Amino acid sequence: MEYKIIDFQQHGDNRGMLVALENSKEIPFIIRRIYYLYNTGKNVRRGYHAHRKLQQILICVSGSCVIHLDDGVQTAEITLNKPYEGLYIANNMWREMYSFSEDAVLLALASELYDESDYIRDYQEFCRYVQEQKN
Ligand code: T46
Repeated sequence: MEYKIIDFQQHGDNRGMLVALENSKEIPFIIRRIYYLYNTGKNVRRGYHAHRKLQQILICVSGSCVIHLDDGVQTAEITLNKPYEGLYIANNMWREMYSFSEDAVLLALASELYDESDYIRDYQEFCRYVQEQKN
């Protein structure tokens, strides 16, 4: 499956901690957009889509949440709970996000501007699409 956990370098001293992220260094694409999710309800599950082109890095900068990934063949559940850890997600990957803690802030670094036509929001369509890509 095309995802990976990236451990970012932490710059810490007696004042606290800092993580710095730069294009083409820690982030394997040019960042064209940043957004973040917060105040997500306790029992909410969101996402339910894949992207044709978009690559992303998700960082739970506060609290915790779980990311469900599905590439049409395999699935994975990844808990994000460290502000120095990023989850890289390639394109063509179905994702759902759940188990948000009350204080969760999920930051997303995205390779593309917002484009609704890049979304596949139907799971059966996603399975057909990834199969077509392989043929
Ligand atoms: C993803 C997961 C992790 C915008 O207007 N601009 C934006 O850049 C985004 C991301 C969303 N929106 C609007 C579109 C919807 O009316 O914000 C509303 C909520 O978006 P959505 O339902 O897509 O949110 P999630 O949590 O299901 O998914 C989001 C991202 O869309 C998606 O790319 O990978 O977070």
